[in-house]
Amino acid sequence: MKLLFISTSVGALGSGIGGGVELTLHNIASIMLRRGHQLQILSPTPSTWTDLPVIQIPGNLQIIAQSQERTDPITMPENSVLGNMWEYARQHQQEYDLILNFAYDWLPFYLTPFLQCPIAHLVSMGSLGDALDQIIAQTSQKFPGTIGFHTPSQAATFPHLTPPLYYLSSGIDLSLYKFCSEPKQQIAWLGRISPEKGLEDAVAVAKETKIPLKIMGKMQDTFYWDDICQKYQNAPIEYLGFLSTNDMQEVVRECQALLMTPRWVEAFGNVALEALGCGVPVISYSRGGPAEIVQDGKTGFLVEPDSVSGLIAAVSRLDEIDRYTCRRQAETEFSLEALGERYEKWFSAILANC
Ligand code: HBI
Repeated sequence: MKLLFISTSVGALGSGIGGGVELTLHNIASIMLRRGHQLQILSPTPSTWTDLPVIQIPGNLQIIAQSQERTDPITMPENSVLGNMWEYARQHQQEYDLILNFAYDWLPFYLTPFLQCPIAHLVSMGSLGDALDQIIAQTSQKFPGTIGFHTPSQAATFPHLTPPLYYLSSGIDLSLYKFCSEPKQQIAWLGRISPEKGLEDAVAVAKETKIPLKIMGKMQDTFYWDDICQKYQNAPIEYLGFLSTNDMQEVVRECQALLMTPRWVEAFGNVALEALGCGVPVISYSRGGPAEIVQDGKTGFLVEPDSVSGLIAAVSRLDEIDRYTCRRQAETEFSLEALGERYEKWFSAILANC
């Protein structure tokens, strides 16, 4: 197939602003190329990726959807990069069999009937706003089978969807993650530094248990970060920045566990796969994607949402977990090959309906 991937509109590929979508897009693109498909990726400038075919589109970024209220109207900046990416797609659509949209924005869904080329939409977060809920529901009704989610619990946050819905889970390139059987006395936290990720709870665990917390991810909300540092002055925490996959896994693999503290329904939680790939157990609030990934008591622990004491209790039980079982779950359930298989099935089903 000749595929056009249109990236998230809130940041260039490689910036980290796109969070899990960047890793997801990279992994799907890599495995589809490996399986012999042709592919181009549209990204806002200045994409720093060099290993994949990226066409850089100029223009102003969208506001991140998490920062808006449910009833906020849709906003478009002047010279919108989202609009520019879709103008490119409209002009070049004859060159492709299928377009895959990664942007969590109203426009791509609204434009679906205006293009001749089939469009698949990967919805990358849970429900955040009424206007997007409505256009996603409408698109699922007009174009059945073209809406994909990571998990059923994520899809369940959206009202009035018309089946069939596709659940694509996620996947990682396991060759990038090195197993470690003997961790140091430290715990990891990975993700965009932003309120919906609940970092303060992981810091509270570090303060209470005195186990050093290694924090990695894009510094998205500095006010939020400063608040945490003020509130937990002498917690043993260290912020290492937004690292490359290799540098990140060098740190994570030596941790006793990854803490996941989502305040919202995390659509998936790629970081859980990255930890499991290194043999690192995942301790997560039992909500959203991570609750569908972690095998409670076997590859980590699922904790009552927002319960810091529950996280601390789980940390004390880590010696019950066999780290190799964590690695094996990543190998069997979350390999790139399995991911490619799921996307190919989805795309073929869409093309069969055209
Ligand atoms: N917000 N408006 C908007 N559009 C996106 O594509 C978007 C977003 N917020 C976050 C985001 N994408 C990704 O970081 C998550 O889907 C992972």
